[in-house]
Amino acid sequence: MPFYDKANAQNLAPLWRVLHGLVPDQPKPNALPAHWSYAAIRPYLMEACDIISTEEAERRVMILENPGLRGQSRITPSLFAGLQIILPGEIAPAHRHVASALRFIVEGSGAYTAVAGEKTMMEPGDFVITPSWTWHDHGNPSPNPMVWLDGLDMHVVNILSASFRESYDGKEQPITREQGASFAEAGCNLLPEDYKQESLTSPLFNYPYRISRDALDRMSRSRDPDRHHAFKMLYINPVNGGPAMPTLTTAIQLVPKSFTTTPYKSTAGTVFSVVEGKGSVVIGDMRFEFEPRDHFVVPSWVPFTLSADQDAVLFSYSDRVIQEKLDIFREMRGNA
Ligand code: GTQ
Repeated sequence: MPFYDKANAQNLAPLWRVLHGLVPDQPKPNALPAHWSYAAIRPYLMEACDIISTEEAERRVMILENPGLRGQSRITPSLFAGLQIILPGEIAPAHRHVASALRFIVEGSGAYTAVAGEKTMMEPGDFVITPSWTWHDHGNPSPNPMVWLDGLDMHVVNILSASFRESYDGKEQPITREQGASFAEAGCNLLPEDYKQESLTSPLFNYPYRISRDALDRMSRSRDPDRHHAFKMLYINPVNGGPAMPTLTTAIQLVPKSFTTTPYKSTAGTVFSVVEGKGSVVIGDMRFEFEPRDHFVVPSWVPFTLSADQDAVLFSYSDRVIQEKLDIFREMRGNA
């Protein structure tokens, strides 16, 4: 038998045939730049509502699949993104999982998510966290459909074979804390004297848009824009000053009218959700126009620039915080 066949039968493979794919000269993501126009995909969210109820689906989500990674439920190799739609009167039943989730509210208002015994109402632009292993259910008592972007780290959890999940015994978990309790404890630059940090995830599980929008506005009037990001702020955990989530870096940024950012690339592939304004993004050799509620993805190590025709506000998330913890994050500011 030839060497390679004999070795193969022993579950042995030669490194020299795969080395440069395993250890490339620079990141070679299979992910492609991509853009989802909300006007184009909203009809599919509505049609999904005719096909299946939230209860039957458990979560009625249309996954934003990267065109370079079809069939894998990935927007980048490490990140999940989906648009979840919940109709008036529906409840997405309580469950919990090791994967952490973020919600970024895209359309509608007056639906809630309940996390670890506390409800929070959600408005467009709010950034809401479901920490690892916390019970969560979502409900929509409002008269309109509600849509939000789900960002999850389950692909990272899965590659580490560390995933568990559980359904709650009943549709909804009991509410044990008043609405706003977490914000009062951790969102006012105050902490209870005997506060004990229980996880690395921020105890603040709703970062309301009206607050972040106001902060961006004031920031833009009190300092010069960064050439690569204009005015960009990271969501932080007020208990330790670290990232709001231990596995996902989350940010909100304002690109003022007529501003074009200087090319930037990093090893953290990033998902963007447009809140306000119009403009365009050039990602590698592709260019997309964007407007509110659109989504786009910038893969690892692909340079991109943002241009705003009107003041643009963008939410984004990436796996940067994981890479920083592993000491492997790299960025390049400029045209290189
Ligand atoms: O809302 O709990 O998009 O568990 C994917 C998995 C949403 C959720 C998703 C989930 C959820």
